Amino acid sequence: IWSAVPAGPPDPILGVTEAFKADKDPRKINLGVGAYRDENGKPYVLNAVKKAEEILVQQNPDKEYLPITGLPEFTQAAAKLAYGAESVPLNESRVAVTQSISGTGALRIGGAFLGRFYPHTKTIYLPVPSWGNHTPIFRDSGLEVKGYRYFDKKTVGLDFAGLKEDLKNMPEKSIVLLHACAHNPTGVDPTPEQWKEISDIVKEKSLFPFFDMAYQGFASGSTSRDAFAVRHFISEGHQIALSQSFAKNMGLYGERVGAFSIITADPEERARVDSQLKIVIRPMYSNPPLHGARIASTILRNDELYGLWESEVKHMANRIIQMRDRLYANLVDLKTPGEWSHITKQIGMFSFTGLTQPQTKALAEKAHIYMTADGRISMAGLNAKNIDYFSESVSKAVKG
Ligand code: PLP
Ligand code: TYF
Repeated sequence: IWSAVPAGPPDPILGVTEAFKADKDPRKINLGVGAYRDENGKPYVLNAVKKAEEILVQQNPDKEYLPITGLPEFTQAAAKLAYGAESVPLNESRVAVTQSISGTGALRIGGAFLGRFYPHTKTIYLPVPSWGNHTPIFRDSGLEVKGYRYFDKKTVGLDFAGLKEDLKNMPEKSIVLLHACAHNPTGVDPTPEQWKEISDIVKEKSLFPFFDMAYQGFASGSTSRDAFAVRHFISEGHQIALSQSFAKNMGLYGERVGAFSIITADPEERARVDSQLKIVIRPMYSNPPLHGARIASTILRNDELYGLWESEVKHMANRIIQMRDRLYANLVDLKTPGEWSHITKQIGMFSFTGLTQPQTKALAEKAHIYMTADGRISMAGLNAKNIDYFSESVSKAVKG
């Protein structure tokens, strides 16, 4: 029956982990997938998560199905985290929100909802480059995917002139995907001033902004600072869609905790949108998983755990920032040809190093260092024990 099914290519990011696992060298380093590692290179379960789980064991809750749109305490707390306690649409009950299978599921629900109901177009514009899964998610949701300029290879920074020109040249009312903070894969974010200009163009052209917020808190260590773009757009009156993930900022990767929300005009419209979100979700997976949402909700609604969580997010963000400083200083000390200041300027989980494909290949083959072919490294894979070896290997690879 399946003789005509062609073999597909592996996921380019998760494929890096496979290559890493097969390597037996003790010096090997995996900088492929964006998952946090502690000072010892180990996966990290947050203490706030462990304490929330202890509370849940005490409460001994049942395992009944959740409603289609998830745990209400969780979705309300997630929306408050993104939009802020003072958010006008939130306080006017104009935000339709549903729990989702992490950020990926939120994007997929959003894509399907827009594909079905957005009245003006079926095209979504993504930054070039963007997270590799964005294109298949939106294509499989029934949207057509196009790109807008974002990254400038020459400066290893934002192509702000190109970005503005492309936004201005889009058909009016186009859907545009924006990374709320800690752009993946580049680590390059607009400044607050640049976000204000982007918001103005989005308004002029009546574009529909769909924010992907997979790293709230992870970029700067502050959840409110990282929500700047989302909250600025809201204060400017934009009706946005938003995908949230708790994979990175709570370290809940495999628990699949996320939320999708959309700002509507009034509570009556919100109720209609809510009813259609349910109709989008029901045939996909009926209702979402319980445990991760209970953990996140317990943390977000308990002052003590919230404080602990904030300090742990800050710790993770700061450790990554320290690694950026160390890597930059090492590359300069080693007189590595080229300009490396982008490493400390970039934000969040990743650095787009500017290493070429032959260099990344040489690093894998000769130094047992694994990263994606585009030269992206997950900064969290670096620590005090491997940073010097990594810096020396990069320096050698660049010198050729
Ligand atoms: N969006 C971006 C930009 C990401 O980097 C990721 C991956 O972490 C996601 C969304 C969704 O990830 P998850 O489905 O694990 O929440
Ligand atoms: O970009 C990354 O590394 C993260 C993790 O199919 C990830 O976003 C990578 C690939 C994938 C799902 C998550």
